Order: sequence, then C-alpha cells, then structure tokens
Amino acid sequence: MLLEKNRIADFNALHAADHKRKFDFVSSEINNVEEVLQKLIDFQVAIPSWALGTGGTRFGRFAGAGEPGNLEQKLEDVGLLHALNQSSGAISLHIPWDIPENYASIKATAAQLGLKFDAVNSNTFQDQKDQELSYKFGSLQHVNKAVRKQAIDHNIEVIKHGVELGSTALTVWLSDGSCFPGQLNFRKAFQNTLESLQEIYAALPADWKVFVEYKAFEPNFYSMTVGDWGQSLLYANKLGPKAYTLVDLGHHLPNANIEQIVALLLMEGKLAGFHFNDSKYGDDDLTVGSIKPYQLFLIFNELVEGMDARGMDHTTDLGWMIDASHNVKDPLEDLLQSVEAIMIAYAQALTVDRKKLNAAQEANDVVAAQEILQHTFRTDLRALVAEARLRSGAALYPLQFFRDQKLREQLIKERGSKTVATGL
Ligand code: AOS
Ligand code: ZN
Ligand code: ZN
Repeated sequence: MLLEKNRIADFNALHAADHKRKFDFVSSEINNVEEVLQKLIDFQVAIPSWALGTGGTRFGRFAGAGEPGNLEQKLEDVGLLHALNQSSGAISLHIPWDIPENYASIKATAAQLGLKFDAVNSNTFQDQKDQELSYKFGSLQHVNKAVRKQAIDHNIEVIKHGVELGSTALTVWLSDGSCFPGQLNFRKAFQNTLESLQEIYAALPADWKVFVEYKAFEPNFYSMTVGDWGQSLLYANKLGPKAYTLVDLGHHLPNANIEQIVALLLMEGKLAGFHFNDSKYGDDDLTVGSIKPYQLFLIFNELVEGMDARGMDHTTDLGWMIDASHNVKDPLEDLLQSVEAIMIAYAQALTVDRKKLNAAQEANDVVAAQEILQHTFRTDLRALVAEARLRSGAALYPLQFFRDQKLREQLIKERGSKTVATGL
C-alpha cells in the first residue's frame, strides 16, 4: 500500500492548532527544547518482522486480517509504520521465518521505504522441516557435537544473509537449558555453548557485532544456559570485543532492577541494546510501556546518563529493537503504541535535570532525587514527541491517523481477510 504524502499533511493541518497549543505549553517548561527535538527526530527503533502478524499463545493463535504474507509485505508494513511516525526506520529479520530470496529486490524495496536492516536473528529453538538433527535437547549446548555443528552452521548462514542485506549484527537467543534437575551438566553445557559461540564469533565480518540475549526461563524451566545478564556477560567477555549482552525487558525474574543492570552493562561497554516490551509476569511480550511505564523511564534515564558519560551516539551505538507481539490487538496499532511509549520515555530521560540530580545524589538528598525524577516522569511530553514527528513529516497522531484513514481496511482489501503471517 502506498501512502500519498499529502494524506499526512492534510491530517496534520487539521490538528495543527490543537497541537500548537499543547506544544507551546510544554516547550516553555524545557530549556534545551531544540536539542531534545533533534534527538527525538534522529532516534529510530527497529521493528521485528515476527510482530507484524497477530501473535499466538501456546494455547492457540487467532490470525488477523490483512496480515503480511511474505517478506516484501512485511517490509511494506514497517514502511507504513515509518511513514506514520518516522521513528521506525529499520526491520529486524528472523531466519528462517524470513528467507530473503532476491536480495537486490528486497534491498530496493527497503530503500524505497526508507528502511535499514537491523540485527538478524537466528533460530535454533525450533526444528525446521527437513532438518537433519533435532534441537529437542538444545542447540549450541548439545551433548552431540554434530547437533552443535548444525546450529553453528545455521548462525553462519544467518550472518551471510545479513551481510547481503547490510545488517551489522547477529542476535543469538538460545532456548538451551534443562527442564529437570540432573538433566544437564551445567559446566559442560556452558563450555559447549561457549565453544559454539566462539566458532560463530570467528565468522563475524570485521564491522559486525554479536548480541547474546539472555532469558531467565521458558521454554526450559529448570535452567537456562544463557539465563541472566551475568551469564551473558561471561560469554561476551570471553568471546571478545565484538560480543555484547542484549537486554530483553521481559527476560528477568520478577522485580529485577533492570535499570541497574543496564547502567552496569553500559559502564562495562558491553551493552548491546534492547528488545523492548513489557510484562506483568514473565516474558509476556506486551506492548512497551503498557504495564510499567515508570520502569521504562528509569531505564532510559540510565541510558541517557550512561551513554552521555561515555560519549556514545544515541542513535547508532546501541541496538534499539522491539520484541513484542500480541494476540488481541491489531499488530500495527500495537507497534505504533510501543514506539510511542519508547519515544516518550526517551524524551523524558532527555529532559531530566541531571545537574540537580547529581547534586542531590552527592548530598544524599534522597527526597530531592526522587522529586526530580518523578517531576519529569509526570510531565506530559506527548506534544514534544508529536512536534518531532511533525518536523520530520510524520503524522502528529499516528494511531489516530491509522484508524481515521482506515489503513487496516485497505490492507485487508489488498491482501484478503484470511491471512497468516509467517513467524511464531
Ligand atoms: C525469546 O523469548 C526471545 O525474546 C527472542 O528474542 C526471540 O528470538 C524472539 O522473541 C522471536 O521469537
Ligand atoms: Zn527477545
Ligand atoms: Zn522473549
């Protein structure tokens, strides 16, 4: 579906006066408003290709209508999101759920839509049709060297796809672990995984990174071989300078202090980036900011503080990705909400009075420190984020635009009502 530019301009014109009133009010409260706006305009979050179809649960899947049926259409969906918010200029592919057959044409489509290829994801947590050996008892950790080799080769294959498309990172998430005590020798599982990762690492092109994603539990429920940030950081440190720890917000035991983990990984120069989502109980993959928006803000607060302290570039030095998908929402609406939540948290973090916060910390003024953070968190910065969109040619209110313009209805007309996106 092609969206004519003037549709967005017309929509924005309709809402211009209302927006201006809100923006003038909020910008009068912020001293470095132009600088903040530029950072918001530059910031891009990658959309996972597997979130464009209605997600399933392990009990069932209720496919939506007008879902993308192939990679080309997935790119179109992300292109549409990007046209609406100008903040989703990248897609993260999952092999073999996405098999780029004709690189040149896929790249041309992406370029036309203003999209880059973010980290590519390997998949050794499922057996594929016609696969020789099974991953039932793990992949990179497997007791059988032949299974490990198959999983290593797959990862190297994924890197090759990524190279063709212009990606520069591989994300490895492993479901490896055990379900029962005694099933696994922890040390051997770790060593096997490390050796396997070393072979993958050796295949990385010079300008590539590998992101090691950890997860506390599921699908293995007794132990996970990359179960927490400590384990991931061990691997990353042993592997070398191209290896980093990836934080998926849903992959911690309940109540973990994720913002502190982020601060320390940044300090060590080992933070890869994020899989953003939200959760109430486990790896729920809910819409970003839907459950714990304050936590999201606190994470961004550490990110901005830590990245600025290290002189890092907010846009390029970390991988910003969403990993959420839902069963009851329209996937595109869900993703618009997620990106919006990320932008708001980022805007808030950029406007924290850091001098005052530092002073409060140095003086052990606990009350003042809390006031500073909560003052910012409770300031409504939605108009600031909308202004950034306006300036970059996006829609002031992407979700409203999506609904007003009946974009899903249009996709259903083009693709049909019985569609199932490939993926989970
Ligand atoms: C799984 O829980 C992880 O979040 C991975 O990032 C996974 O590859 C992704 O969710 C797609 O299944
Ligand atoms: Zn993830
Ligand atoms: Zn997950």
